[in-house]
Amino acid sequence: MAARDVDYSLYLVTDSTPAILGDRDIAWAVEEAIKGGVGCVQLRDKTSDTAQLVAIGRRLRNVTLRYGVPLLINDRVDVALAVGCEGVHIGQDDMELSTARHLLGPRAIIGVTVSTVAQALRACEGGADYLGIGTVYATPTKTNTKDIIGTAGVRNILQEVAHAGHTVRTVCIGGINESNVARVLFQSAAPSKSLDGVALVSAIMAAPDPEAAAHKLLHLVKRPPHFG
Ligand code: TZP
Ligand code: MG
Repeated sequence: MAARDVDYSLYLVTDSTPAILGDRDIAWAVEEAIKGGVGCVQLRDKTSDTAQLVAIGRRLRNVTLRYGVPLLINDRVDVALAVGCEGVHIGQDDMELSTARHLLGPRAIIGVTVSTVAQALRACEGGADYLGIGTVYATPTKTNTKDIIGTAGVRNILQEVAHAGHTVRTVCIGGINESNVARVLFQSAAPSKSLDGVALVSAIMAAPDPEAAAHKLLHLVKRPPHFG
């Protein structure tokens, strides 16, 4: 799948910890979420070793391939290569974007976490396919975030990215759920650039019924209630 064809409306970031997934199977949760409308999946796992990550990645790859949904690996270019998936998502402390692009090639999908305008412009200039903008709201899922930027911070980044002429795709992340997703999209939109979607962990991975949760969230993303 070409990077420009990805549907970022509802972007699932996985979490295999018992607090989120319970004793359920990650591949089951991902498949249910895709059935509910998730259009992009990122394997994010900070605890498994490399061999386990590759094994989980291959299991998820079997699912995502069947549905034509791209699979990206958080942090680990080597795991993405081993799994043979579409790409990676890298943070500011991970491998340089240019190095990741060199290793993965021009067709890979590479997303970058950004919290500031400077980081966003740098990622765009370096050829990122999409930006993961955040952290929007504080969240128990990622407690070490120092950059809580709110919807005003997201809007400011979108504004400056558009002003610089970049057509990069964008999602935001952090504390987004059914009760705030429509407001997040509305408040984040700059006059000349809106988000392509939202990335979520717990609102889908911790839901008793991930398919139903994804379905409801997608509806809210596609048809947000009117504000103002
Ligand atoms: N990056 C910034 S916040 C976050 C990541 C990976 C976790 C978001 O988790 P949730 O459960 O959607 O708030
Ligand atoms: Mg990282």
